[in-house]
Amino acid sequence: MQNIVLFGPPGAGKGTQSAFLVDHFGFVHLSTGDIFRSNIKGDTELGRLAKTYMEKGQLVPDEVTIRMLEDSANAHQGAIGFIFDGFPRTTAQAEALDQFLEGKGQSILGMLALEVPEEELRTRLAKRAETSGRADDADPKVIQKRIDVYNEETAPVAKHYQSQGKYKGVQGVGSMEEIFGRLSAAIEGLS
Ligand code: B4P
Repeated sequence: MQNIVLFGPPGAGKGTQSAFLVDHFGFVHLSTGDIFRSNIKGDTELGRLAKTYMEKGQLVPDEVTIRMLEDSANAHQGAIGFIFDGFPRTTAQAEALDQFLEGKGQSILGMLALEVPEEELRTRLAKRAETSGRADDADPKVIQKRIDVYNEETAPVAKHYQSQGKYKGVQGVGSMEEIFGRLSAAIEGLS
């Protein structure tokens, strides 16, 4: 089974590229951000809790996020492989994911990390705010907080995969098609 972590800061293009990768490779896409937003829309207990963190640009607590991710993965028993988008975002989440997959006799094949300069991230998220209706895109202070949280809490997750020889940096600036080409080549190079 091919399980891939698509990594990168907020606005790096994880969600955008996941859609292309699902079409091309047939992965099941698990985006923790999308699952939280769907719970917020449905006004569930989980959604109400997640909203209090997301609107401030903070991470939703590990315990809640890990349980939700495992439930979502378990709901796709026949998957040929998962693309994990926005998860893991902390080292504790990365360790929990390893354990969860190990319990199923599986593992992560590779982490593909989209590399995009901060100025470009701010520009992309501010532009998306014009159409997304996302409260966390609308306020430049919240965008900055998300970038800061990424640098402090999420960027260290790369080391977890580097130490396993599974990390691959991918240039995330260019046309969506060019970046898809780079990611596809990186996936085909994994074994
Ligand atoms: P996410 O939904 O993961 O939001 P994100 O980091 O902003 O990434 P997203 O996928 O939306 O953006 P993308 O790069 O595709 O998380 C939202 C919040 O949920 C987090 O802040 C946190 O509070 C919570 N959360 C989620 N997962 C969590 C976890 N594991 N633990 C704890 N909390 C968690 O795209 C951005 C924009 O760039 C798009 O508008 C796109 O059109 C544009 N774009 C893409 N590619 C481009 C290109 N090549 N050129 C120009 N623009 C491009």
